[in-house]
Amino acid sequence: MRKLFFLLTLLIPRALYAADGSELWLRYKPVDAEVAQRRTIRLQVNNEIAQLAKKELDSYWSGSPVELRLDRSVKRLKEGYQIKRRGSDLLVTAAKPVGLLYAAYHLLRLQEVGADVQNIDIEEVPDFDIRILNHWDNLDGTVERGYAGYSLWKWDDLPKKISPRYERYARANASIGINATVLNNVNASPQILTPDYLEKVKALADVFRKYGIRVYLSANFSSPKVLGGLADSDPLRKEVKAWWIAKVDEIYKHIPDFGGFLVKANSEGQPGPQDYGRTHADGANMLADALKPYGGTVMWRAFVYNPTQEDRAKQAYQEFVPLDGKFRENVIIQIKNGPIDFQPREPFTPVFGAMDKTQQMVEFQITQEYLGFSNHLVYLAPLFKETLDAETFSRGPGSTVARITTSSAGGSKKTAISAVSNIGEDDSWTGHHFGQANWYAFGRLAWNHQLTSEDIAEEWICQTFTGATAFREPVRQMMMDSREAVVDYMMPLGLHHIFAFDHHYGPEPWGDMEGGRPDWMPWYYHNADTTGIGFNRTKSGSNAVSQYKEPLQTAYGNLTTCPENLLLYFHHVSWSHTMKSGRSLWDELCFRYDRGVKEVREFQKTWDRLESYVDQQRFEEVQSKLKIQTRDAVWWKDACLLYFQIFAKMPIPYELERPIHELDELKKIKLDMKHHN
Ligand code: BDP
Repeated sequence: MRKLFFLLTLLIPRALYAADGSELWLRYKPVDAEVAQRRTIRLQVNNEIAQLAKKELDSYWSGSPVELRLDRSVKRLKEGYQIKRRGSDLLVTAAKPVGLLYAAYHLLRLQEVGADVQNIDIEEVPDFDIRILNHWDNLDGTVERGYAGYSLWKWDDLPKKISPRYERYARANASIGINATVLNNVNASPQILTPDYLEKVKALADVFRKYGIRVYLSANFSSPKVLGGLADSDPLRKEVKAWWIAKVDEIYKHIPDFGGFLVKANSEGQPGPQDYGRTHADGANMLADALKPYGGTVMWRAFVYNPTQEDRAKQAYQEFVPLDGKFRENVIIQIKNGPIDFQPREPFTPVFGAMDKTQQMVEFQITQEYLGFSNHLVYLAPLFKETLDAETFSRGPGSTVARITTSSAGGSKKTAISAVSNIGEDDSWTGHHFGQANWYAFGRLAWNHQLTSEDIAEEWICQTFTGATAFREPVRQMMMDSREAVVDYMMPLGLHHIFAFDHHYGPEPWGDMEGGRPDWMPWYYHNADTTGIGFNRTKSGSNAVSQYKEPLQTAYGNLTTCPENLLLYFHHVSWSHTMKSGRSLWDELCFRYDRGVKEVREFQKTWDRLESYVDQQRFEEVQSKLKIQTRDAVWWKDACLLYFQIFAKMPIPYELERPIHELDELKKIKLDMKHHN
């Protein structure tokens, strides 16, 4: 029967396999009756999540018989599992029902990538306890920095109407080990905490629970004032504390396994404890106290900066490090990977490793706000790993960001990792088919940060497209090259934040706005002038280098030892400075921009050659996005080089492609972002 099916598939023209990407990496084929009979899936426990594990294997697992066993005494497994061969069977053991579900997806993944499970003997324990997506979804259905259509959450239809998409979302997350989600934007509307909305949130939590996913909410710090009618939201005021205690109580009545709050406070105009002369710790602790009886967690963001004279890169450290040791044990400080924002490349944020007595977690951005939206193919695992593997030297060698955030500090019982989602209601979920790989990679790294970017890409390709070597290898290579390519054509050598104002899509190194905040203006970051370019963060400049531990401080602070890929982040460098290549800085900049463009042209060739391996729709959609990416890369290159040339006053090396745009023309481009969302 299977053979026949296989033969038939060879005869069916490829176009008939309409695939729109909606299945993500979950393209398992149902097993036929004959196989199902041959291999039983045994499970003794009567638990909803465990039953789901059995159901997934019953439907899709074509290997040997499996016994699913729950052994709550093997606590070291946490949400993980063991899979072992026992005679002709596979024996799966987990301490928690969700561990069985994760094991089921592990087996299915092995099946899809064609791995041999004959002698399987594995034990998997997740690196982080809370593996959480942050949705920046607004209650009106829009998504801040979302490029895959409107929000998945249909607030107007909830709680009565439950979209089938909710369960598919939960399943996709569970298949990669994600166990938590923040439903709403960090720029939070207080409305989310009203009784009406809590009913809606409960409806979602009820769907997600059977996939082991807990719901969290972004809380607006002014909620007591706005919703409760209190005079203010001062965290030290009795009435304010009482309001939160009652609110938390109400939430847990609806959602007994509610995870907790994510809070953006005193940042970019959001309210917070500083409005009342209180500290971040005062604010976070008040919420933590309210959540504590229920085991809830506060994720308090360190993304704070004000339009002062101080270098923006230094501000999170300045505000948070003095508060080390002052946070409750159920507070985790959520820190963006870079000190500025989610740029194509930044050093890691020095707050990591500078607060020994405080639990810390990373916030990554999967949605490509600063990386070409859902138009550019950029595989983010290398970017995520660059931060996780970054050596902070805070507790001697080996104190990587991963090590710091996977260890508990300040009495915390939970470790966590988060990322801002790129998911919307588009059929493909993520707008670009390759955007799915970034969701996938985040989940896999949150489970095991030591997986390599290559291996994750391979797994994803095999499951999402095909495992054929002739397809898998070039696509993996393209993915692996894509992050450096985007750095090259947008912001090489440590340049950062030279995006067009507000929408962050195209280049605007000339960007300026009368009366606008300097720390939102590109010139603030690139500082190009006739002497050179770059942000001086050394001792003679803002001295942001001093926030890094030795030997990093010296390495970054010294022009000759600073890694070239961060050079203009830490130094203002003369145009004629000799780079490692022997070229002048100006020439090197030109070469990097040019190299970025060339890379993307290679991606086009790679993809076009692989047409016969991909279904028509996804082939064409990716092909068309690669065209946009190439045009954008040329746009970036021309805009930046023509603009910086005004200061450098040197020719673009003659062996390189010449600009095809006029600078004045490029300056006139104004994007209507409605078409880009
Ligand atoms: C910036 C985004 C803005 C977010 C902010 C944040 O442009 O939309 O609200 O980060 O993370 O990068 O709070």
